[in-house]
Amino acid sequence: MQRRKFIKRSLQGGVALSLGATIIACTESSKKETVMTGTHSPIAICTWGFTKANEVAGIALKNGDNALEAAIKGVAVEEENLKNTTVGKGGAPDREGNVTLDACVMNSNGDAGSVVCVENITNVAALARIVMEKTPHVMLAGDGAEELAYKHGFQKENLLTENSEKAYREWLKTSEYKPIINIENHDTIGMLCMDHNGDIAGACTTSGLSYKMKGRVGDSPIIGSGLFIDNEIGGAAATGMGEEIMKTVGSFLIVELMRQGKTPQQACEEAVRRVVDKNPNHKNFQVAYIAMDKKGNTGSYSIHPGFAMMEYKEEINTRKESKAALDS
Ligand code: SD4
Repeated sequence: MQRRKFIKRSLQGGVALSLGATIIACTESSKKETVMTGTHSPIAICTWGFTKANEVAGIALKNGDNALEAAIKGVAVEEENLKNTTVGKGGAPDREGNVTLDACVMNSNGDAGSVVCVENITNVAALARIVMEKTPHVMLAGDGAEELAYKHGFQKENLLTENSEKAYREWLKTSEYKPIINIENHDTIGMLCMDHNGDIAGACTTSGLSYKMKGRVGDSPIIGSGLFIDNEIGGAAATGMGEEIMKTVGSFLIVELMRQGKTPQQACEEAVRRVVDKNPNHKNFQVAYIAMDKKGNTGSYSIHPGFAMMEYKEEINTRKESKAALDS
């Protein structure tokens, strides 16, 4: 009996020591108790200069959200940003004038959820989480995804803002379809988060290419292309010309390269190199990656200069300019 008590006490002591400060936070609104048991300093990274989105994710992690919750909160900032014409509400429409969104999420257990070609719903990354957690499937498209959203309390919204409609009407005058992204002006947000427990999860959300063909789906909601997480190794996310990212299964490739021992930076460079080597046309489009490994090392790389990654580390949110294959 005595011995058992001793072991129990020692274990408790050991756990308390190894965990450092165990913080118990209780949010009034959700009445949900969040127990932060880990000692890892949280990290959030995202594509492009989305300062606020990355900060929101970083602070959520700091306050005890798990990696998935934080990533979804972070990308929601851009989904709701009407000025961002490549994500969520305010996104540019397809050639018929309909805004259709793509998104996916992946958690640290390796579960994944994805929605493609969804109309009328702003927070599609949160919807992808519903697919992951509440259905037996990984991916839902169009009306099916939209119906699921309403069942779970999402609001029906008109995603075509006045400005996006104006730009679309302007585009209609020539209807010139060039599936080439302006290399300096992408806005798709891919985000990777590491929480207090050292667990990694991520989200990726977009309205895809402006004035795309009806039904076109890019890399962003495709697990392994726009996003991939293996919690034992790390994660990666992509932005840029989805067709090229999908053909090389870019995010999965990066995680596998990290598994083989490459740093996140080396892995991003190799994944971009694959696209460049295979495609003589690579000067006409952008592909960019971000990655994080299990130790919290991060990296990013792109074809064209001008890509940047936001990084929240040690409670500081920093913009990091990426190196590029075409850096002169
Ligand atoms: C797509 N990868 O649909 C997306 C586009 C993108 O910023 O990244 N835009 O192909």
